[in-house]
Amino acid sequence: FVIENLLKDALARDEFSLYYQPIINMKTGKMMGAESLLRWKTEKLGFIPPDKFIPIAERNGLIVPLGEWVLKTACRQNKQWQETGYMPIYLAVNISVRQLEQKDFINRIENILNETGLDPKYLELEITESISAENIHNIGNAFKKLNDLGVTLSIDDFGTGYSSLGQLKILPISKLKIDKIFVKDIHKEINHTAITAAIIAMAKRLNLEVVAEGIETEDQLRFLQENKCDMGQGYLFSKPIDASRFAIFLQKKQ
Ligand code: G
Ligand code: G
Ligand code: MN
Ligand code: NA
Repeated sequence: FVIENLLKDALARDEFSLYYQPIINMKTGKMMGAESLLRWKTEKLGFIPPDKFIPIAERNGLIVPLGEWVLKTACRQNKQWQETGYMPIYLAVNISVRQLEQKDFINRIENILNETGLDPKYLELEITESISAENIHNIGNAFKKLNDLGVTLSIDDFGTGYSSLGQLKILPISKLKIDKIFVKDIHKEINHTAITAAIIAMAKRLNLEVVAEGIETEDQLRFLQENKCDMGQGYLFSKPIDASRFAIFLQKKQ
């Protein structure tokens, strides 16, 4: 209850910020993009993790204005970095199904791209796998329009939901992000080794790019490289960091 009450005015109090985590091309080592991750710092309780407040925001509908704030902030920030002269990267933004269900979601995205002047090819939307299985028809139509705009669509946390790749293939998706639970146990759990290798192989046959999440060790990195995973993200490269620290990172990578 305390969190829910604090959450109601948190946008007005300007308590949110975005952190960014680099996404690396595994062949070249070059940073291609970053995932934006929402952070909430309250006066009373300090940082409250997204796992705690996002489900609440999804239940009470606050995720819609909050998600819009995230999109606007990420696009504005990315445009600003490009105008500074940093090498262009894409930013991946997590989207909740509640946002996708809004009839004007496509218009909102279009408006944000127009207002910020960001080229749509630098915006990627991450949707979790379980969500896309539920109302695949409605979401399919929205995805087609987003794809026409030039926005990239990816399936997040892949392997933890219940949709098949066949089902996903009817959506204009260009990327799969393998959930970190598989990467974590690549060298401990024989099934996870097989599943990870199989997801990469299947994705390739379907012309989808594959991103592995949660890479923490050199061993995990090597396994993923040997299995021709395209991109990677994890503490081995960098934790999610705030905008000013990320800018230093971008500057160095010029
Ligand atoms: O760093 P991490 O604790 O940030 O993120 C925890 C979870 O919160 C992740 O599953 C992530 O998808 C979700 N999350 C982080 N930022 C956002 C956001 O901006 N919007 C939505 N809908 N989910 C987010
Ligand atoms: O949206 P998604 O669930 O994919 O969000 C990514 C989550 O994974 C965030 O909570 C982020 O902080 C976390 N994360 C990113 N890299 C690593 C990592 O290397 N190890 C672990 N355990 N978590 C990570
Ligand atoms: Mn994500
Ligand atoms: Na994930």
